[in-house]
Amino acid sequence: MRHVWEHGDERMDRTGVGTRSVFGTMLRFDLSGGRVPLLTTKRVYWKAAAREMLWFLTGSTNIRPLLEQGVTIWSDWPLARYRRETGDAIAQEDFEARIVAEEDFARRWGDLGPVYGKQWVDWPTYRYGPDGRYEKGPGINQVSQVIESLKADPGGRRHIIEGWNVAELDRMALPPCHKTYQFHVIGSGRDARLNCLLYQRSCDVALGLPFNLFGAAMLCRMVAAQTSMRPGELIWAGGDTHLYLNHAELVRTQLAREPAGEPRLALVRVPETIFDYRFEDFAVTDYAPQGPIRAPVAV
Ligand code: THF
Repeated sequence: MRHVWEHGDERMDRTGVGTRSVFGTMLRFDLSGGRVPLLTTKRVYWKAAAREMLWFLTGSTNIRPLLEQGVTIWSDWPLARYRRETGDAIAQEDFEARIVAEEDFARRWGDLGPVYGKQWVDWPTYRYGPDGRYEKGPGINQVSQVIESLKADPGGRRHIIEGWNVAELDRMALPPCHKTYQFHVIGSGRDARLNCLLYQRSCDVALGLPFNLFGAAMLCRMVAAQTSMRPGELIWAGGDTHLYLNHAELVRTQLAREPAGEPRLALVRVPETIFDYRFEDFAVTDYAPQGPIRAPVAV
């Protein structure tokens, strides 16, 4: 955060807010012993990040299941579209309440398009059918495939979950930021450790990054558990790594604080498949962060 704030290139961005940006960054975290990258210099709502990661795995791209669990981090984009297309200046709380209460309204206005969940577990395919016509084929579950490929070929270099479906970007409310997850195994047998590298093309350091790191650690832990490996290292690589100019107060406050403590993440159960995890299966301990710091999200 300090590096981006002090050395970032100041520029205008898509949202019109403006950022300071560094291109090409890397962070490495040891996930052994339950260690988890969870910031202590502000309170991170890891429960929202956990529910978001589990929502991706369900394949859902509608904000309704998130709102039913009280998670509002994805509301801004559907809300902006609703206001733009209807001219109705509805309040965010009222919009969210309608998504939860009305199924038709949720279907019409709550969907983000074919974002993460869709691409992860149901990447679309096309083929020539028996009559020679080009048609939709069966979807690909990349998450299942990665788990199978890790078991069958741990030394492989193709263990990838990809969100960047070029053909569908224009239908997404937002093209994926944390777009590529690659897994890598070191050692073998009982000593096998699973590493995960996340490449994120665009990173909101103040708001998104704490969520994305926790989510990636969770995914790595679930994949490790499902393949009977120990968690290794999480490597995070950023493309455009930025701080929004209207986050100056958060940056000042957070940089004045000292990191303290070593939170741990426990997975209390190994379910049948990676799609059977429930929120209750995750426990964070030793987390005594400093206070939350509010900041506006750029839409
Ligand atoms: N767009 C921008 N500008 N920043 C992002 O972080 C971001 N995301 C997702 C998609 N587009 C993005 C949405 N994820 C918060 C956290 C994650 C988000 C969006 C918003 C947020 O406002 N967090 C606050 C409040 C948390 C809460 O209310 O529970 C925080 O203090 O952490 C990054 O993937």
